[in-house]
Order: sequence, then structure tokens, then C-alpha cells
Amino acid sequence: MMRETEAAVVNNGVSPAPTGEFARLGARTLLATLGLLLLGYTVIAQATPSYARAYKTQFGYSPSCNACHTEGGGTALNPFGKAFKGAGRNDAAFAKIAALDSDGDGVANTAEAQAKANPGDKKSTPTSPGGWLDLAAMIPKEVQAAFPGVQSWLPRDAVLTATDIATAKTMGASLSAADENTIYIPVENQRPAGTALIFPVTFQDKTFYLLMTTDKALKISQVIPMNTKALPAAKTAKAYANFVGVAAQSVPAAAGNTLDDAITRAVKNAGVLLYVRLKGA
Ligand SMILES: [Ca+2]
Repeated sequence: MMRETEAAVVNNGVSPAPTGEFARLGARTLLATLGLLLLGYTVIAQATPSYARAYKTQFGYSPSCNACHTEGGGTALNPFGKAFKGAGRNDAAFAKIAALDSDGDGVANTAEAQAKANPGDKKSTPTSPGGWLDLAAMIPKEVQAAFPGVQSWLPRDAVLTATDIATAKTMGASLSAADENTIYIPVENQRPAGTALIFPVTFQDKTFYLLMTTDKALKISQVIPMNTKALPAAKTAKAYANFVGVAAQSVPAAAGNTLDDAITRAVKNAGVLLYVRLKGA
């Protein structure tokens, strides 16, 4: 449902006024940016998917996605992320892996986390935690590179409710709670300038990642392969060119078993996820 006052915040008269959450986001972004400009911050929020919230409950602060991921939200799990997943990915999992030294740096996981060191990165220890919690480190470098010059970012939860999953199904996408992710929203002139999302593709039991970016009307601007070491063919797949200019919620379905089909299914799911979470479909 469009609300005029909200639409006015984000609509510059060129593209259709976003509706639903994306529009509400505009109002919040404006307020958040104004507030944080006073504090001198350029990144205006941090990711809070459900695992990050669980981590905060345990240890009292919000971690970077790199507590569990190698290169930001949506990328491969690091050793701590793998241990957390193996222990059940819930509140009880932290206790189960507390005494392990998952990253092999000589300090146990919970001791590291309590000291604000990264339990999934052997270069981060309680005596030298590094900058993993810096706000700028919350945005993957590939995402920053896709929006050159953008100084402000709004990482946004994409935690899926049962209603979201049901809505996505009617749009031809099969999403599950495992598809929850972080949507990175570049902010220009206090307004959302687009979106970026990193998500995995599995083909013949091998996994690689895609970075998808859109403009602010959620029209796909590019899909770029990442971390294709396990499946080099993914680097040069033909499918990527098909998505440019397509509305995120309108990626065609793919029923086949080729690499391009697997990519198309993943992009369709990501596009529908964006649409459902940001436009309140
Ligand atoms: Ca460490």
C-alpha cells in the first residue's frame, strides 16, 4: 500500500514511488542519517540477522557478519560459523562450542567473543582484535565497489516470516528460513539509491556466490559471480547478462538442470526476497 507521506521521502519524480517497507525505510534513513551525521559516522547501521542477534544476546554487542562468514554476509562460513552451524545454530550452540578454538589462534571461542575479538578469524585475538567491528567493515568490499562513491549504507535484515515465505511461493520462488540474509542499501542524499545482496548458488554439490545489485526501483543492474574457486565455470556463465534491467520480482523461472538454470533460480529467489522484504508485497 502506498502512503503519500512516505513515498514523498524517497520519490525523486523519476522512478515510481517505492511502497511498503522500502518507502518507510526512506523516512527512517533520513532520520538516522541526520542523527548520525552529528556523531560523524558514515555507516549508519549494522546488520542484525537473527544469528547476529543471538550473538548479541550472548556477548552483549552486535558482531560483524565476519564472526561467522569469511567475507561478509552471504559468503562462505569461517571455522567459527561452521562450528556454530554444526552445533545447531541456536542460543544453546554458543555453550556447546564455547571451549573450542575454532579459528586455531590459541584462544577459545567464548573467551575471544567476550573480549570482542573475532572467534572466526585467527588474525583477531583478545590482545589484537583488529578492526572487525568497525562500522565500515560491516559492508563487504564487493558491495562497496558496486556503488562507488557511496559513503553511507543501511544494512537491512532480511529475516523471512512464514507470511513472507508464503508470499514468495505465490511469486514462483521457493524461499526458506535458510535464505535469510543482509540487504545492503546504499544511501545518497539521505535516500536509498539501490540495493545489494550476496547469496549462494549450489550446482552439482559445489557452492559459489553471487552479488546482485539493483537500482532504487529494484530493477537489477548487475549480477556478478564471487568465490567461484569450487566451480570455475560459474565465472563465465552466460545467464548473468539475462538479468540486467529485469525487475527483481520478475526474473523468469528455470526448470532445467544446467548451471545457468541454477543461477537463474538463485537470482529469482533473491529478487523475490528483495521484493517481499522491501516492498512489503
Ligand atoms: Ca580469533
